Amino acid sequence: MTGPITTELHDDVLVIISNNPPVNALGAAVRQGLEAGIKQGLANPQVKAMVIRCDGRTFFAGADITEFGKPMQEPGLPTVVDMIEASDKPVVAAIHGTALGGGCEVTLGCHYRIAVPSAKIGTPEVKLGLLPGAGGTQRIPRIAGVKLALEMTAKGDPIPAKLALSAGLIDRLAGEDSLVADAIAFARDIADTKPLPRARDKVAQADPDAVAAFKKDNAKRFRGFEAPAANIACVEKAADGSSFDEGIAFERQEFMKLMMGVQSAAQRHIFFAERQAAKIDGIDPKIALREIKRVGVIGAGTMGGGISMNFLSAGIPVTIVEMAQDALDRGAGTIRKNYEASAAKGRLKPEQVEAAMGALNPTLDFEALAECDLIIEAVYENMDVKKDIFTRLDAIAKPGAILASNTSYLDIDEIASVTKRPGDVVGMHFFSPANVMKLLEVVRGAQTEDDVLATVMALSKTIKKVAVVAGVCDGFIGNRMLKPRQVEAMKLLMEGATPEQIDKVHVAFGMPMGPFQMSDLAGVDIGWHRDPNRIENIRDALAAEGRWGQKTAKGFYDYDEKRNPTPSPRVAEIIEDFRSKSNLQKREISDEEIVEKTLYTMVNEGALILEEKMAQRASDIDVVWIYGYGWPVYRGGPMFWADTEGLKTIVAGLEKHGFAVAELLKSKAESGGRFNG
Ligand code: T1G
Repeated sequence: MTGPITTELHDDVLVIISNNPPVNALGAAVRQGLEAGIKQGLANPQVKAMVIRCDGRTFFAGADITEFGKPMQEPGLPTVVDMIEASDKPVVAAIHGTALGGGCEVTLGCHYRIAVPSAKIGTPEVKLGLLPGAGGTQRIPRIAGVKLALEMTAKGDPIPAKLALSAGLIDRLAGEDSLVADAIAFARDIADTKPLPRARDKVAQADPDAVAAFKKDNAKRFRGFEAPAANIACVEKAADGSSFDEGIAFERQEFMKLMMGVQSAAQRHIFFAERQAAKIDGIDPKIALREIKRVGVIGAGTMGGGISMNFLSAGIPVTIVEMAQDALDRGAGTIRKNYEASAAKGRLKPEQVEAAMGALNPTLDFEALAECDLIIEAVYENMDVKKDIFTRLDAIAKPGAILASNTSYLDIDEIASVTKRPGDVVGMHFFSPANVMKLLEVVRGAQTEDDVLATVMALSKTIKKVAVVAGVCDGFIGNRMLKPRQVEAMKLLMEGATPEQIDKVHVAFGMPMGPFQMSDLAGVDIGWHRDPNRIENIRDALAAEGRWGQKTAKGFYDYDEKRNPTPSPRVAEIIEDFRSKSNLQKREISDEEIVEKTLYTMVNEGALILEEKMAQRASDIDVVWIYGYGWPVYRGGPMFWADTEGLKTIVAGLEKHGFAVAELLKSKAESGGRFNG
C-alpha cells in the first residue's frame, strides 16, 4: 500500500495504520488508503479482525479542512465510515491524542473502540460553523444518548476517555504505552462476536427536556451562530423515530447548508488565520530562540499581576517588582485571590495554587531583575516613566535578556532608544484582564532582533496566548482601528444618535457590547486630562461630573447595583447642550449610517495598517479583533467581513460620507480583489 496508509498483519489481525502528519487529517489519500485497507482485510481469509490506528501525536483529528470548498475526491468520509461499519469482520479503533470530528466519526463506524486514558474524543465541527457530517449526529445519540450528544456536537468540546468509556463511546481503556498491543489483543477477544455491534442498529431515546434545557442554558452563547441550532436539530432527528438513513439524509442536508454558508467560511478562515499569525514572514521558523527560565514583571497593578499569572500558570517563575510594599502586597494578594477563585470553581487544584504562588518572587529590589531572561514593564502609560525604567533596566539586566514594554500605544523605538541594546527591546501588549484575554500584540521595533521576536512569539504559545506581530504606530493594530470607531460614534451623538442606538447596532451585529458600553466598562476617565474645568467635548463633560462608567455607577448610562444599564437623561442633556453650542441640527440617523461610519472606517484603518506594513497580513487583523475585542467569529474579523460585504460596497459607503479611502482598499475594490485572498 502506498501513501499515508499502510497495513501490518499480526497473525489473524490486520492493523491499518495512518501516518499523515501533523494531525492525521482525513484527506483524500487517507480516505482512499482506509478503503483499500478494509477491502484488504475483508478479502484475506486469515484476517479475523481489524484495528485502525494512527502514527504520530494523534488519532485522526478530523476531515482535512484545507480540502473544504474544493471538489471532493472520492471516497467521501461518510462512505468510508459506512464501509467500516458494514464490514462483517470486527473493526477496532485504537485511539490516542484527540480523535476529533471525522476522526471521531471513523471510530463510531468501527464496531469497537479502545483508547489510552489521556485520549480525548470530540466533534468540534460547530467551532468551524459546521456539524459532524459523516454520521456523528446520528451515531453519538444512538450510543451515548441525546444529552451528551448535544454537548459534544453543539458546543464542540472534546470529552476525556474516561467519560467516553462511561458513556459507551469507547469500550475499553488501553495502557498509556501499550495501545497497539492492547488493541490487537482486544480485537482477538471480540473476533468471533456475532452480531457485530453497529451504532446504526441502536435506538436513541428522545429527551425533549434535555433539549429544552440545553437550548435555554446556551441561548446567550449561541447568539448569532447558525451551526449550533443545526447540530441540535440533527440530534433531535436521531431520536424522533426516524430511520438511521432518514437521519443521515437530514444531517447531510444540514451539513451542506452550513458548508456553503458565510459563517462556516468565516470560522474556517479564523481557524487558519490564528495559526498563520504565529508565523513571522522572513524569519527562519527554525531560528534559535533565547531561553526564558525566569520572567521579571515591573509593576504589580492590574496589568502586572495579570501578566505574571500567565507565566506562573505555565510553570515559569516570576520576579515581580514594585516601589512600595503596600502595592507589592496588594498585587501579590490579588494574584493569590484570582488563583483561589479558580480553585473554588474546580478549575485548579489547591496544590497548583501553591505551586504558582511558590514560583512568585515579589520584591522591592529592582536589581533582582538581573536574574531574569525576559523583563516586562507594566507601569503607568507615560513615556518619561518608561524611559526611566528602561534606562535602569539597561544598566542591570543580564546580557541577552529581552526587555519588553506592555505599553498599549507608546512608541517602542523611542523606549528602545534609551538603552544600549535596542535589539533586545520589544512590545508585549496584553489586553485586560491580562490573565484572561487571549490576544497578545507583539510589537516589533525597528531594531528588534529576529530571535527576540521569534522567542516572544513562541513563548506566547506556551502561555496560551494568540500572538500577532504589530508594527510601531499609535495603537498598533487593535486600538488603532478602535479609534475611528470611537471618534465616529461620538460624532453621531452630536448629530442625533443616542448611545443606546449605536450600541444596539453593534450588539445586533454580534459584538459583545457597543462603543459606549465598552467605554463605561473600561472607564470613561481613561486618557482623560483630569481637569474638570476643561470641558471641550462630551467625554470631558461626563468625566468632569464623575460619570466615569460602571465603576462610578454612571457614565454614558446609569447603572443599578447589579450594574444593569439604563439610558441617562443627564447624558442626553449634556449631548443636547453640546449639540446646540455647535449649532448642529438633530436629525434621524439610520442604523446603516452607523455601520458605515463606525465599522467601514475600521476597515479603512485596517487597509492603512496593511499599506504601512504595521500588520503582516489581513488575517492577522482579523485575529486581533476576534481575540482582543470579541468581534463575532462567524463574521471572520473586520477584513474578512469587508470581503463578504464587498469592497466596492465599503468604498461607496465611505465615499458617501466623505471619508478619504485608503489606496489599498480602493485598488482592491476596483480590481475585484479581496483582503483575504
Ligand atoms: N485539517 C487540516 N489541517 C489541520 C487540521 C485539520 N482538521 N487540524 C489541524 N491542522 C493543521 C493546523 O492548521 C496546523 O498547521 C497543524 O495541523 C497543527 O495544528 C466530516 C467536516 C488537532 C487539537 O476541527 O483542533 O472533521 O500551522 O497548531 O495546537 O464531520 O489542530 O502547522 O501548518 O492546531 O497541537 C474537525 C481541528 C474538522 C480539529 C491539534 N476537526 N484541529 O492542536 O496543533 S471538520 C477539527 C485542532 C470535520 C467531519 C467534519 C487542533 C488539534 P500548520 P495545531 P495543536
